[in-house]
Amino acid sequence: MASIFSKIIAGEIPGDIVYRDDLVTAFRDINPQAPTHILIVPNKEIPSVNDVTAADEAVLGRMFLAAQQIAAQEGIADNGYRLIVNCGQHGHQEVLHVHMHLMGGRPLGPMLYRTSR
Ligand code: DGP
Repeated sequence: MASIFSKIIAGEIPGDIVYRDDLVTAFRDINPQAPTHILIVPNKEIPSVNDVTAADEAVLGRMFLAAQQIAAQEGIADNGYRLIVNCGQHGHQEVLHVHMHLMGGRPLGPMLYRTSR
């Protein structure tokens, strides 16, 4: 079954798409955690980073180039931003379709809250 992100990419369900090319699509997160919170997603459905292969190198590189371009588009490039890729249960990955979170627009604080190691 197609992932929710594949359905957004295919236009089957609505998404606020901010960028699209032959390898990746980016749209605003439905539950933003920062003034800018965008998901950059391979057009090809790869469930998680554990499933990536050498054949995916081009799409993975494109995700970073798209992040750079979208950050400039959003006006957050100079102040900086954060890119996050969650994987699996401990990584708290909720959608099984590889995606990069692009977050910015305010100081984001330390990467992880220091609870316990
Ligand atoms: P992760 O925990 O890394 O798998 O993040 C999944 C993100 O996907 C989460 O921040 C919320 C977002 N999300 C889930 N469903 C939808 C949706 O239908 N549309 C959009 N735009 N974002 C979604």
